[in-house]
Amino acid sequence: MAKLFLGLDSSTQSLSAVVIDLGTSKVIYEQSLNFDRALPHYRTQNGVLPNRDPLVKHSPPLMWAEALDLMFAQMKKDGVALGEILAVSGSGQQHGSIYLNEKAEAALANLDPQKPLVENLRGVFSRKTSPIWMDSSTAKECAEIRKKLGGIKFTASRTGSDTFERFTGPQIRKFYKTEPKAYEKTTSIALVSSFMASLLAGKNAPIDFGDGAGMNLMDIRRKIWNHDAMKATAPGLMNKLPPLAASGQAVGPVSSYFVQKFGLNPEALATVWTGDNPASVIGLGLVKPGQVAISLGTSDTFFGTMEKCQTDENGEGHVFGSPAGGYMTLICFKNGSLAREKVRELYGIADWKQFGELLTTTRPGNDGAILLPWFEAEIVPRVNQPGIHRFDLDEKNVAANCRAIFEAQMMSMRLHSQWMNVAPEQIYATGGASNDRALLQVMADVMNCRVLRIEVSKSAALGAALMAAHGWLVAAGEEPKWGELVTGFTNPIPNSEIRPDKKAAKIYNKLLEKYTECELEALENIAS
Ligand code: XUL
Repeated sequence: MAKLFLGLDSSTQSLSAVVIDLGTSKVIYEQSLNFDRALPHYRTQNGVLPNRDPLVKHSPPLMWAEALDLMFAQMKKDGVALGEILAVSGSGQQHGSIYLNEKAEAALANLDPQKPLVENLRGVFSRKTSPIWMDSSTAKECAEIRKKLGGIKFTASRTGSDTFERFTGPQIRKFYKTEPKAYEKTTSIALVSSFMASLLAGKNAPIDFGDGAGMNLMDIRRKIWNHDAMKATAPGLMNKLPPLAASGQAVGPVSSYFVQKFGLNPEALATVWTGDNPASVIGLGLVKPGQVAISLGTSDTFFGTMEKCQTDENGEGHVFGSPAGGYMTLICFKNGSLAREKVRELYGIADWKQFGELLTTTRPGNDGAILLPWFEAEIVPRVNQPGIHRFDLDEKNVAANCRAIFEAQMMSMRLHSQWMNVAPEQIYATGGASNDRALLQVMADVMNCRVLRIEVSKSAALGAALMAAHGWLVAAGEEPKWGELVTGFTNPIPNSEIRPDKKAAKIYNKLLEKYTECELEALENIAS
């Protein structure tokens, strides 16, 4: 018998849906809806409202609600067996916040299927727009909160991360400072994830330990709201935050709005949502401690899982709760494909194939040549002044520069993930550049670990569907195992394994010392 679960992902630019059948371990439906194209009347660009201040990035929360109506209508039209779906979960772009007033609770409880969601939600917002993760207008508030919490190290060890402009706490503080009356009228603050879950449940849904950790407000170890952080952020915050809960946990049956309008089963469970990165960790199959995935995209991202909470003293990496229990890390390196492309352009290299071929004409370790590829201001390590730095590297040697950039990117990842204290057994590589075997060989050698390719489309929505399945089984009194649940959905690409070369791995162990010194020297030069 089919066992259907729905996962939704409300991201910056689109809402995606994935339906899985747990009976056959197959994805049976995938759909995406682009906000700019499907909902042009909100006038967003790539999901974001234009603003004169380039640091301010807001989106309209009503757009996300309207997208949910559209997505269900589309699924119905496409013949998805909505009546057979047993549970729904989801994920949202992290950090974005929605501000609701005293009318919200009744509106959610009485969603009228004769009207669209947008009309049902008229007048429930105490702030019309939502600051999202791309917003970087809260540097002052970050400094204020960090100071009250005792500096970078303590802020990170208490909340999982140093204060960051996009994180919800600094955003709430800015709202309180600039619009105190509207802040006072706010009865509850939701994240994108908990807002969407609230619509489905027809009541205020909890925030989960994954997305809650992206707020600088949650005690990362105890998984409860942190009083000092709330006090440092804004007055009366405790009364405005929903409870915290595990993602996938049942909130209740889905609101009758979705039953009457789209034919959902009245017994289908609405569950707690999480952030897109925690959901992706599940969608990539990282459900056991010590598992690592590296996504080679516009930015490169390092995902890891750990059983015990370790935080980064330097405040560069983030720790979130993992939907599979325990913790996950997210370390984001801005100069990923962006920087690799710059090198390609710089040397007029036709395509990635040629780039890979050139790289293989050089030796692992590049005879000690180092390139620090900070074409853009870098997140890890923190670099405010873009620039590239070469050490013992001839600028004219094309092949050596091709190798140098990727070796540096991988050594930086190894160096800046050491605080996790995790020695991975294998690394899953994903993202556009993971097609390139030459690059993956460098990855395997620098990390001294085998690398397997994995390509999951819509990893966040898939992770969410798996969370729905897990939550439903728990609610049914079972004890589902994450490892068994993800099998079949998150398998690596057959024959994609690359093993580290022992000799090369030794070279990189040594070169890492030099790389570390070069990085320090470059950072000192920038600072002086
Ligand atoms: C994570 C972050 C982004 C958003 C994207 O900290 O800001 O990855 O979650 O949706």
